[in-house]
Amino acid sequence: MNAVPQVTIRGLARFTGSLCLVCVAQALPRVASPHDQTHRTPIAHTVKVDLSEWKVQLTPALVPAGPVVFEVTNAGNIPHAFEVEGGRLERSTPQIQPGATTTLKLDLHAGSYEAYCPVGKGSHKMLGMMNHLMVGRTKHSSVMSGMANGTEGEHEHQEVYAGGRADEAYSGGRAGEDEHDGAKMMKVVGGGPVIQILPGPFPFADSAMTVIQNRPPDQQADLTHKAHLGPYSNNVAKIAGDISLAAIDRGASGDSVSGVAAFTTQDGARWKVVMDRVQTKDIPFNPRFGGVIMGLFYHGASGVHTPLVPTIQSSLALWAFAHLYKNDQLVTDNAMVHVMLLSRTRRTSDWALDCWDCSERPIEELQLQVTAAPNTPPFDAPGGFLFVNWEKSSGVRVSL
Ligand SMILES: [Cu+2]
Repeated sequence: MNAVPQVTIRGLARFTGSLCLVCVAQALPRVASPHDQTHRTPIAHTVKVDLSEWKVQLTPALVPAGPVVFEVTNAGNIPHAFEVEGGRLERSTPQIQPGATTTLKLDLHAGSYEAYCPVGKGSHKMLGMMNHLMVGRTKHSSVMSGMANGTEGEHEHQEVYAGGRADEAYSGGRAGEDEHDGAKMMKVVGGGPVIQILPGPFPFADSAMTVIQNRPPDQQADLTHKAHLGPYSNNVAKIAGDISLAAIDRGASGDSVSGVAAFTTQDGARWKVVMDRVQTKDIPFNPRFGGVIMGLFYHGASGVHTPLVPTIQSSLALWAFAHLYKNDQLVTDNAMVHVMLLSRTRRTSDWALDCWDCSERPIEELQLQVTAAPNTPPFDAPGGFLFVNWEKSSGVRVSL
């Protein structure tokens, strides 16, 4: 059993020098004729790619046109992949397990390319796993003669920057790109049937189990409990109430929320939720947990946020603090609120959850979840929480 690999290794060692030359030659496309090889062979530039939750790091993020070898490492905790897209080119690696490395070899023309993680139907990209690779036009001579000296190298990069203006040429039709800048505001009004979701078993627990098993022990315990008696059940009561709010997304910080929800729960109690400030807290596997975010694809089997909710697209998600009143009496000034305007997840006959991946459904369900702050007693409500849906709601983007 051992003899074969040993012979192979010794054989390889003996020919290390010549094998390396062969490797290099094979790795390079468009190899010129042997006599001018030292001057005319394009050098494949290497870009190191680090994938993690939730970013894509490119080193360098700027290369000359020609062959590029991407050395892609998944430095994160869940599977990712790497895709390069620009012009008519769209190429990706297979899924890369945490800790693994793979390579992707491409021949790139000058321009700007999106470099992102394609996993989760765009959810990882949406969460921040997206970067830009600039490929500059270049003078053949300096790139092709191998290792240029320091001065040449600097000159080379100036050239690349100048050529990198091809950005505009490729970015046509890429909607939403400029929406990452500046503040955005959305006004939301709840409408349609109002339902209270009461504690009960989570109907997709089996599908969620694999996701739960990959979480840290404390999250596993919490999620397992919620799967059995949680806030995502089919135990639903028709109630009455209103909600309206305004949310401003200013990016990483400075978000704001103001709004009021008032409803009467199944047990006859009148609740009022006055949202007046955002909550900001990033927790593992829950990126962007806090503040206001518009346009997010997550949950379900996406590996992002709780797996006890179907995979959805949300046009608005926010986390806020609120003053909570029950029958006109203040309960707390620090109730934790999560609101989402999202893809419809429940059927209209009995309001049971009826999809696991609901991301293609129309965005019209408004969910309000109110829970007690950590280390404070649960609310005097079934399960200690309040979970109300307005089934036919709408949001309007307002320019600031
Ligand atoms: Cu990813």
